[in-house]
Amino acid sequence: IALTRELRQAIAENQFELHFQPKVDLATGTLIACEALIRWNHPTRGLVSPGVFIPIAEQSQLIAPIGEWVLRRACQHLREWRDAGLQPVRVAVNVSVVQFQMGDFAGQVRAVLEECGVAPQELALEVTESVFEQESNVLLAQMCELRDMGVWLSLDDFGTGYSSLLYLQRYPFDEIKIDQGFVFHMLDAPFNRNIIEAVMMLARALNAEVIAEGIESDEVVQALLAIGCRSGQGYFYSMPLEAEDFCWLLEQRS
Ligand code: G
Ligand code: G
Ligand code: MN
Ligand code: NA
Repeated sequence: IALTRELRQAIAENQFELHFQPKVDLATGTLIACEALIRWNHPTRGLVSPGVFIPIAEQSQLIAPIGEWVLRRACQHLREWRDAGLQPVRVAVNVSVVQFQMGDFAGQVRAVLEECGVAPQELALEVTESVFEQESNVLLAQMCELRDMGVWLSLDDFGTGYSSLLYLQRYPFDEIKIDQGFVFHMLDAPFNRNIIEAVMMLARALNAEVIAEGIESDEVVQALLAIGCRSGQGYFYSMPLEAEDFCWLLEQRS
């Protein structure tokens, strides 16, 4: 279809950019990390959502060059911020399972970090529970290799997918991101709040941290703090920002 051809062109003509959404300490509102989110500035369609083109890229193998572009660009930004005298926060990059299946993804990450002069500890990778769908020792080995390097591993959209307790225990996640659906409706129904509390207990058992996404009000912040959830992300704090605007947040904290 047309979008596939246009995606190829987008890669060649560099029509993508990264936006950055803050992750904050809920008790203080302090910036603690961020998530990089790809944006496609289409010459005629305008901004195309990754929700639309990432699935197409996954089906057409184009996720390989796009995923590598995202990884490199995120690391370049980290390097640029450091060179500008700022103290950057850890940047999380979303990774599609397809990228793990296409080859030596851990090796690619290592090479890009070296090329950009960025420490593994400055990078986080967010993957969804779809990593568990096909039991694969190759995939698990790559995740362990990344974790051993010092890259932070985050389980995205938790609660919507295919986790089993056994997989959760086997895979080396540093962090669980509670899906925004539970967070949006936290105050409407006790169910959602109870689920979030249960996830926090689960995370404790797994020795992983918890972050809530999709926070849109101070009421939700207070409810999260009341059950001991200390990190979050969402429009209440900030939309995803252009690099220049995010840089301004870094300047404020330096
Ligand atoms: O930023 P936004 O809410 O429009 O993102 C929509 C979806 O696209 C989210 O599920 C998000 O995880 C995904 N996404 C955004 N950027 C990337 C990226 O660089 N790589 C991958 N694989 N997914 C991304
Ligand atoms: O699937 P993933 O968690 O990577 O997707 C993140 C997406 O969620 C981004 O596209 C971002 O724009 C969106 N997002 C971030 N915070 C909020 C929020 O508070 N409310 C809503 N509706 N979407 C959000
Ligand atoms: Mn994410
Ligand atoms: Na998510």
